[in-house]
Amino acid sequence: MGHENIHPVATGPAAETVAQHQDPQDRVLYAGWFCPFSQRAWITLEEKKISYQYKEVNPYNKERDLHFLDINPKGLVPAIEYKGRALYESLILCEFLEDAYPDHTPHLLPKDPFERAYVRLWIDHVSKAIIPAFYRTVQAQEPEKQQTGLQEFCKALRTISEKAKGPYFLGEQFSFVDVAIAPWAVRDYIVKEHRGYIRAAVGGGWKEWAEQLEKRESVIKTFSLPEHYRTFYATYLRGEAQGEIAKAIRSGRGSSGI
Ligand SMILES: N[C@@H](CCC(=O)N[C@@H](CS)C(=O)NCC(=O)O)C(=O)O
Repeated sequence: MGHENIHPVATGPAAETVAQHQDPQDRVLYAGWFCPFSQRAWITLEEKKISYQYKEVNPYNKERDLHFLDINPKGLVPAIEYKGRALYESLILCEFLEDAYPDHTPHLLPKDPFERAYVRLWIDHVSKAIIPAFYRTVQAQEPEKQQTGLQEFCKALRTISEKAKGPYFLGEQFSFVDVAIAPWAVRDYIVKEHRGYIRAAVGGGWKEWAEQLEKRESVIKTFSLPEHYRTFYATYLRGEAQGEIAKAIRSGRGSSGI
């Protein structure tokens, strides 16, 4: 049992954003409303007010969408078609949008080389520590494994939160560190409802940072109604999800970065 029957389109605030981005454009975002990686690229487009066309893809039904496999042979969302050429991998897309639209503010990567590397360093922590722990916690079936996962997840969140200056990671400047982590901040109620996670118990100022992230307009505009994520994550919570990430986590891979 996989995700073949997930809700077909975005709902709530994200549905309004999708409706505003249907006209053909030179930039097409191929995304899944449910997908946190897609949300990163989508937040970046919204932050920088870059015009784009939104196309919903269910990546779990690959055989039905051959055009999408031309765009991303890995069959994963998000992907961007840019003047007929294609790119994929959420963090690469975010940096590409920053580079391709240098006049569009806000700048999500600082100019200073040290600061740029510092942003990438903490994005790496999100990829290698926070995200694998999120999926391990959600997918674990035995109570002890759920507990170990939850402890890892909270520890990884605390480590990065202790470095966050507030209100955002770098201070007043919203950056790619915020973009990289925000989709999991707004999905953490799944871990709360099913695995006993409490935001305030993480420490390090995570609760305050997460609250800033979920209030950010670009984050709100790219998020669907909470009940639809509950349905989407139900297969993960039962340990039955069949996506690439779910399989990597189950087989013990996935700790080198997702
Ligand atoms: N490393 C990729 C991960 C993207 C990803 O795993 N997307 C999921 C949806 S959230 C997907 O397309 N899954 C389809 C599959 O696993 O077959 C990125 O950062 O863009």
